[in-house]
Amino acid sequence: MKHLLHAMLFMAVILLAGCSQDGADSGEEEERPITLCYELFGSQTAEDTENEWYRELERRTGEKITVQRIPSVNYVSRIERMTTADSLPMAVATNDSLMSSPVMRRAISAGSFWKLDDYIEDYPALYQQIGEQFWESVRIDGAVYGIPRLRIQPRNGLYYRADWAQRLGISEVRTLEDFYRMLTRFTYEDPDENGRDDTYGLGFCWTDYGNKSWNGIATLTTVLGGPNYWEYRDNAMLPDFFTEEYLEALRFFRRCINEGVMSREASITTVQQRQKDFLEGNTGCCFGCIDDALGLQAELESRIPGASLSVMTSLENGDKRRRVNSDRGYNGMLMFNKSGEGGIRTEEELRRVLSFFNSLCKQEDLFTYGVEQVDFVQNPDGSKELLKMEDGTLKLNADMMDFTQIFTFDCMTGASEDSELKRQMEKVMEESSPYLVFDDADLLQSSTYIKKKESLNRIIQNASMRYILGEIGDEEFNAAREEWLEAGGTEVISELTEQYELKKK
Ligand SMILES: [Ca+2]
Repeated sequence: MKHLLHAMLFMAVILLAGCSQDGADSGEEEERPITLCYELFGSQTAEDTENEWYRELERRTGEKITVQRIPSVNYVSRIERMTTADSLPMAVATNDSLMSSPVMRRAISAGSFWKLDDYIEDYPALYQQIGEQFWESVRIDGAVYGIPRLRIQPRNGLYYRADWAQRLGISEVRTLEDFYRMLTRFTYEDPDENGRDDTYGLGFCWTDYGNKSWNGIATLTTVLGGPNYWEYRDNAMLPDFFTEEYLEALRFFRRCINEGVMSREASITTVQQRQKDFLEGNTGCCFGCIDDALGLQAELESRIPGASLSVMTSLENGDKRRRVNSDRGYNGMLMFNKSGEGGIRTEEELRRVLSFFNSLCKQEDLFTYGVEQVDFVQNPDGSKELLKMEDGTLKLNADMMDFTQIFTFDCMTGASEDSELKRQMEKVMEESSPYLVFDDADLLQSSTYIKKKESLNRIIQNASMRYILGEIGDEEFNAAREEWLEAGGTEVISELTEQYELKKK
């Protein structure tokens, strides 16, 4: 029965699409392709749009789509410029940085994006796929301004070279001390067996304070018992860097530098360089989003035969309860532009675009396996095998070109084979879920922070890095805390505290 229903709905979609293409009873506006824009992380060229996967997507949804992909390095600034210039396409994927950008906030207040409250429940597949909890949590000033881009919650952790660990006979990494020992052995015991002293245990990089997942300070602070960024404690909001656990995390990285387990150049290493070092086998471990490991493993295997990865989200900390730095479960939203030439002009057009996303919910196989003979082949036993390209990456990921930045099924970004790593990740995710620690300031807005974010973050980021490098000690770090308070931090704390208490009621 369910299949029959699906088939009927599918027919209806095709018939409707047929009607609008005839143009018999619809205006010119309905003929416009659906235009989308999102962040491109992969190395594909942003212009390359024509491929079998996209054609199949258009065939199944009955819509023409035009996609604009913007490389991740300048995504935020480009979208901000396009917003100001009224040159956004119909649908735009925003991330957390954009959601807290003053430019976007102003555009939202000025009514540049469609409110979806009166529409979303008319699209049952989409409504259910996202789930009530997330529709509620994406509200801004009480309204839903987009479709949340779902992500896994136990996301912030680390990945390391499982083949190196195995080669060195490291079977268990449970405590922080075990972890440190593994990094030391990755550094000094020639894990790649090339006879040269050419590896570091840990790859680290410079990122702004608040960019939780990348350099591990946030992850480790939480593991050690500190907050996930902000915690409501003793009747006030407390930022992580005011806790002893934060300093303890910094001291861990300082020890790594002092003992040669991590490069001193960490303070000037970019995220891209850190990734390159890892993929070239120069480093054995990085903190980051564990769901990135799947894509990294494919790329690593193609460069270094036999290389494999493992992931972790937490480490034991004495006899204290385990703690996992949790993601809120989504990163920004897919928003619908109202302004300029490219914007969605009418309610009918908005409904058409929402129908497109609703119909994507029924295309899970296209996102998981792609097009037969192009992205996968069917084995005689009925199982599906994803095809790989020469460099070892999955053809499906190359074809989708990060389309999962707009829409994804299992909250992991990108498709992946049913591999040992994927099974391990699923196990880690399941085991982590009872121990998730959330950010108490999540979704709260401090107007002072929005205004002074960069200068405030810079104070803490600089002090943290100098502390790791051993250039300053506890006393100077305390001075940086005071500087932060005076530069606007005091207002940030009181604004967030007020909002938190209001929300709690
Ligand atoms: Ca070596």
